[in-house]
Amino acid sequence: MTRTLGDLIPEKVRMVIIGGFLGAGKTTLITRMAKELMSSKVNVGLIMNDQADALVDTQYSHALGLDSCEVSGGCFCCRFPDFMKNAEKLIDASKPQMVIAEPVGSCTDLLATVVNPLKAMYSERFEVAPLIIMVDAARALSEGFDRNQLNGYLRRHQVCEAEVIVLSKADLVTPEQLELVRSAVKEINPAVRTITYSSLGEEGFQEIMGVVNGAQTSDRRPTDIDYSLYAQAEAELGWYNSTVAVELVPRVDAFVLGRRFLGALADKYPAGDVAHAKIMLVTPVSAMKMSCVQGRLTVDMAKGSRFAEGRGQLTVNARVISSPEDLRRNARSALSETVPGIVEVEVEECFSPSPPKPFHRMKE
Ligand SMILES: Nc1nc2c(ncn2[C@@H]2O[C@H](COP(=O)(O)OP(=O)(O)OP(=O)(O)O)[C@@H](O)[C@H]2O)c(=O)[nH]1
Ligand SMILES: [Mg+2]
Repeated sequence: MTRTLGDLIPEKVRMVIIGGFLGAGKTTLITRMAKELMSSKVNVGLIMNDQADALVDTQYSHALGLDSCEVSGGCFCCRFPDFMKNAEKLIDASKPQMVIAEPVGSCTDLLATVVNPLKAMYSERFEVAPLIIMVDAARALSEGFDRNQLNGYLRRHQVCEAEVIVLSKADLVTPEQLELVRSAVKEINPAVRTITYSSLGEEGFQEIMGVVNGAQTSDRRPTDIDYSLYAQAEAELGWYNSTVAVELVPRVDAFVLGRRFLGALADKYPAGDVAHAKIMLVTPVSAMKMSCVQGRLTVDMAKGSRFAEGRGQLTVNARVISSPEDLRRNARSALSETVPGIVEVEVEECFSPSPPKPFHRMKE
């Protein structure tokens, strides 16, 4: 007899989906929320997602001691059965009251391909929170949501289908600039609720937690999308993931290593073309994530100090407007020029995402 999750847990699990473009701040927010929820005794599981293997985000959440798993090799919509398998595994293993899922940053049409299938086929197991989309206020200010530019089209559709928009990185723009971004968002999606947020302070955090933890569920109908433009926008990006074994003796300053590597890679491209390049350096004494978004470098420490020592792993995930061949060459040369103690490249994948082919697409 098939066992249903309803037999195992008395109540529905709340599924929270937090999308938004590459580098908008999804992982930073999700891990902060998970820590806050766990400290108030709400058990949470995370599902990360990528087009390839070897994910910085999964390693970062593990280094923070959070319960997470990943769907790799394609987005939640194209790998919906994998997404559900992972959700069930998490629920079986640790009985979370909530699962928070982070789709790939170049993914959109989530209402039709993830939210509606969940509501139609798994309503006795899950309640689905309103779809939250993060918008990087600094990127929105400089790049807008131009539907004639491919990535602009993608980011525009993400805004268009959102039920709640988190305007992230409010600390990087002035209040006047933030209002310009809010107006641009409202022009695309007039009814949407917007929440101003910065990961550096308290602004907006409790309001977001209210949505995540509240009783409101997703009730929006999907919006139209041109899959050919969506596919072209994704294909404009080169996708590079690698994991490199390193032997760091004597110890190295991880901030300097990260700055040199990401700087050398980002130098090869116009700043706006680096959608998000990030690394995770894990050694027995430390775990550090470093990101480069639009040429801006930021560090997120997960464990230990800035000094890394001993046998470790450096994981690189770069999404850049570039041909995969150029990106692979540039990433390899940045690695060999800037990273000491390389023992071997354990994993390397580089490609342009293929056209999205959702497993389900439900317009109602
Ligand atoms: N200044 C500032 N930086 C932020 C904020 N939120 C996130 N960041 C930084 O932005 C970088 C990218 O954040 P992530 O959380 O990795 O972004 P993401 O949306 O998960 O990126 P992908 O998974 O690649 O799509 C990190 O270094 C964060 O520290 C914010 O509110 N203010
Ligand atoms: Mg992320």
